[in-house]
Amino acid sequence: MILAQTQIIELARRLDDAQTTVTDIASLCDTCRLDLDDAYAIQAALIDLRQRRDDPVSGVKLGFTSAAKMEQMGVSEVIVGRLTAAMRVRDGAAVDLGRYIHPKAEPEIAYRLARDVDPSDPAIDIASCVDAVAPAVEIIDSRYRDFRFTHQDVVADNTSAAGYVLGPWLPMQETADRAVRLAVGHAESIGSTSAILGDPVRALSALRGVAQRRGIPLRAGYIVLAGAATAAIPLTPDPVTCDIDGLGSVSFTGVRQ
Ligand code: OOG
Ligand code: MG
Repeated sequence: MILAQTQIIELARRLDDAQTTVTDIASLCDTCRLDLDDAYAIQAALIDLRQRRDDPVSGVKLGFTSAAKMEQMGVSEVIVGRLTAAMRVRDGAAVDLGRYIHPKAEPEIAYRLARDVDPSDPAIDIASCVDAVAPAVEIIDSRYRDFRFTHQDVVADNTSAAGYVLGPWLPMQETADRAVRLAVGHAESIGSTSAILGDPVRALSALRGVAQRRGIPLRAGYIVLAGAATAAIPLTPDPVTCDIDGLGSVSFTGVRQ
């Protein structure tokens, strides 16, 4: 840790204001030095502000779970952020894009934790604590200008988390090697769930280690987003659909009000 607690809270407020006022900000690293411990402490303070506004944590999300994205960011550890109830978008809903700065959609797989998980237990197999799986879209919206950020910045900014849409839950099953298609209007990204650490279920073991090191609780009922299976696509006022072979699909429509 480099920063004092007062600075952690000040930076969490800056990020929270950027989100609530839909105004981008400069990289925190432009003006101060922070390490990854500081970044997770800022994220925790940011989530605390939301919880005080009656916006409880509903799950966690992983980022940088594809080799390409890790290499692009020059990092070797996945990043973890928190989902909150207010980020939930119903399947089929119209979403006002004016709530976001520069939103993008990512095709993801969601897992649901059937019970509390103690991340400090190295013997725990998180996959065995999952009871359901669903196709999902994550809406990411970096609070940083032009999505330009360092590793510490993006962790502090709750890993760009802004929204999530879940398709119908299915019983837990094999999720490797399934074709994935995300469409936003005429733009399209095609890939495979294997892009997520070889098999998205590995995201669950990666989550255990990070949750332990960063003191992130994992509770029964939490949703776990395993990370993007393809490149993100900027949202436009158009229909968005994500199809995952054998798991079904999920959709919503971006609108400008
Ligand atoms: C960070 C969030 C990355 C993923 O699935 O890899 C992420 C960003 O790219 O803004 O959610
Ligand atoms: Mg994501």
